[in-house]
Amino acid sequence: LNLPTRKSSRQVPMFGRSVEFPADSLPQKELVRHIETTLARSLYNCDENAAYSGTALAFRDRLIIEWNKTQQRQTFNDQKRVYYLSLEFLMGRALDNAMLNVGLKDAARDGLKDLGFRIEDVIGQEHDAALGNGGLGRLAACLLDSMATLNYPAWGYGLRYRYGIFKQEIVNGYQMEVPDYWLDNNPWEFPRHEITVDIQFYGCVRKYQAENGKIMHSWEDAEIVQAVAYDVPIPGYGTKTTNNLRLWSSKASSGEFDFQKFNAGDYESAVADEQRAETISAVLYPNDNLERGKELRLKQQYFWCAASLYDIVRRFKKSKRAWSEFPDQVAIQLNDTHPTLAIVELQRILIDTEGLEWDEAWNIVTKSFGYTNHTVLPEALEKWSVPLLQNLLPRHLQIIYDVNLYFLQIVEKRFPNDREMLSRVSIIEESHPKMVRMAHLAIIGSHKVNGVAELHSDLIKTTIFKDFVEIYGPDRFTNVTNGITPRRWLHQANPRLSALIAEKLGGYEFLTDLTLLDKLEAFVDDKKFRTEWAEIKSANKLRLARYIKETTGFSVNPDALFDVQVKRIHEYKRQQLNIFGVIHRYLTIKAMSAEERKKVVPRVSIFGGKAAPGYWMAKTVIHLINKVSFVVNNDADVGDLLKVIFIEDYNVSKAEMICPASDLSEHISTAGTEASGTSNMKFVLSGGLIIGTCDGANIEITREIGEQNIFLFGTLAEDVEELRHRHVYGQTFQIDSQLAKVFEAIKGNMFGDAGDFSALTASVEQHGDFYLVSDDFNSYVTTHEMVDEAFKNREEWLAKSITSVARMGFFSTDRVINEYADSIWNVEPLEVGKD
Ligand code: Z15
Repeated sequence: LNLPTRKSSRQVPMFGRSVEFPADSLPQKELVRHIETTLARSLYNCDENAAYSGTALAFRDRLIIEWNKTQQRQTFNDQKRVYYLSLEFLMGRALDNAMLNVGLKDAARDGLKDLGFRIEDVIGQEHDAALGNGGLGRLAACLLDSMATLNYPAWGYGLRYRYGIFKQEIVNGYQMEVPDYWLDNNPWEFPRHEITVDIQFYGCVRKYQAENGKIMHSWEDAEIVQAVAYDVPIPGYGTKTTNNLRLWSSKASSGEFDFQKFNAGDYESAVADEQRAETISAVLYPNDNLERGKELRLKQQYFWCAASLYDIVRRFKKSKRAWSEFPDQVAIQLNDTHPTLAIVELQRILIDTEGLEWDEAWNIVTKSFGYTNHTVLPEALEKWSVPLLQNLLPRHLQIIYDVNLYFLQIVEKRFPNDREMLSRVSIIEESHPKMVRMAHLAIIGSHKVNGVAELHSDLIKTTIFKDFVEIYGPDRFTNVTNGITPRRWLHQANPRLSALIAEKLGGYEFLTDLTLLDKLEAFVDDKKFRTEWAEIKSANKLRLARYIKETTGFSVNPDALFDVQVKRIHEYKRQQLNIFGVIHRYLTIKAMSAEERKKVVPRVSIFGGKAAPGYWMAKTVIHLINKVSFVVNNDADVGDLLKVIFIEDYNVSKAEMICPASDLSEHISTAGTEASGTSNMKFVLSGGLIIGTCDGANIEITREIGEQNIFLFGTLAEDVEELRHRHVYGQTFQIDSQLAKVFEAIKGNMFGDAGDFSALTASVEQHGDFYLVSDDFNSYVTTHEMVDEAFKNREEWLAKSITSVARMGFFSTDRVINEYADSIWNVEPLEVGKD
């Protein structure tokens, strides 16, 4: 037989004879059945993609059975549930995770091998579910994983965007955005066409007198858009619990795609109505840490809040309990202020449709909600203009005004004659136009407000929410330091390291109790263990080096120090500081004698991340990195001593490859600006060291792993304000001398037309260096020199790596979820038999 050769390693089964399967290989039998029947493909023309679909369907069958049982159990048990409202869920791939949680990955591997496929290639076929921008969305995904693993009855609620975060292409060094249409053949969602909610927009409010004489409000003449539920199963690890993520999709309500219009010959406008409705869930807004006040975004928020609230209330009403019991049955957590309208919506439902008195309703509302703040950056704090709300949600605006009135009355009683205080804490900002401050509404409507790392939680209490601490007392504010799920970020991303740890600890219990990692410290001096540890890091680096070669064409030395900064591109995260440091390194090497160069530790500086499409400065940073990459990598004189790589389209599945391959990663935000950061945890958990500022969770990572195992530098948060003030109002601005040389090189067109980068240099030299790049440059460069020295001592470095991993137990989202459950939600897990 002369069969066509394929790119994959697959062996084609022979004609006329079906493949024999081992009897115990259930997944294989099932995946073959799915390929042959569900997908209607013969095994002969089964490519990698069909193998993926077949495997996914086989595992999905098992998930959905457990999903059904879990939902029945939770309904029957009728205890308090958690509802996690997030506009973003950055899930990444599902198949590998499903295999881990269902078990049977080895059987699937064997089965796929028999069919001629490598399981890694099959897993690699899956398109990331990228319904998020960055840290906030990925945190939501990690929290779902932990809630299921810990058997909490918990639902996620989000939007089913047709387009997730855009795909990034780099063309001539510039970022280009390509739409991410991801929904074709997505086996992980179940449309629930029978679960729909009619959502209202616009219209007006009518007052009327009810039969009992009470004055009531009704919202009338509104446009209606339908919300349709799509469910995504969320399996826990080591448990049968499979929770639900419910995503809402918008479509024209059945009455809206109007037969009347249609019959009257107005077909076009009927279709246009339909498209307008579908636009609501069409696309994820691609901004991270920035709000732009667009009407469609507000529509998304209300659409999703109203549909979710309707669903939650409907479920509660089935139990026929008194309304006063609502907070004993329901905990709603707001992931940032994006779902704040849910507070207003619940109050509206309780008073307008359920007929409760204001105070009784408001008491229920505040007991049910908790609000997590994720940023202090002023440009990220949501404000909606009053005229916009008046038009889109007239009844909600009235309720917001009433909430504000009652709140300000209380404040006035406690702080008589403090008009300044009243205007500072008011929900309404008295600007032109007036604005609704969503964070204030979220605080006033919740019983607990939390920050996401200790420094951040302290900062919100002493800066942006200071007045509210005075008003409500300190108990309303708390901290829950972020974490990551060890299932994805240790076991899936770094299977060999996970296996080595399991071998030493005698099993995989650490995947559900990460604090057990501390037992690794006993093996720090174990020769064989250290060698294997180092070997795994090398293999991970080699894999990344191959990927870099395939995708960029650049060869990197896998023995060099891999120095990684991957995250959204943002001025506050200071990728510009990193690339200026790289240029400094390049200039230093160029000026060295051959003798001096022998002592240089070879480096590969790796960058990755997306810029918001409208964030011009961030795009300029990407451009500069790519230009530097081109010049440095093609400079034969520098060779392996320095390479600069920009990895295109950084996403969750790429993070799973990149994090385990770092020697050093960079978390270098201006102190006080990064609320927590979570990739820092991913890198350390995979045995990488970090260079960072005293910001966000870096501080707690240092507390846990020890100061000698981290490279900290730069200005402290408490000193930032004064420096900024001095930059603007001081006598003269003195730029750091080494940074000045970097700027000279840029201005001398070393990396192409200097005009392309003038905004970057001017931001430091002329516009007050808001992010303190110049202030921190010297200590940054000096700290990198310490990194080089430390890396020369490979044994020392290895000890730091092992010790750090051993001390990372605190940063599991399992710990995070238990803290939320105890201190905010007051929910208990629902115990499930393990069998
Ligand atoms: C976002 O990704 C974060 C905060 C935000 O306010 C928005 Cl809009 C998006 C990030 C923080 O920047 C990061 O420090 C934190 O680790 C993450 O949320 C999860 O809390």
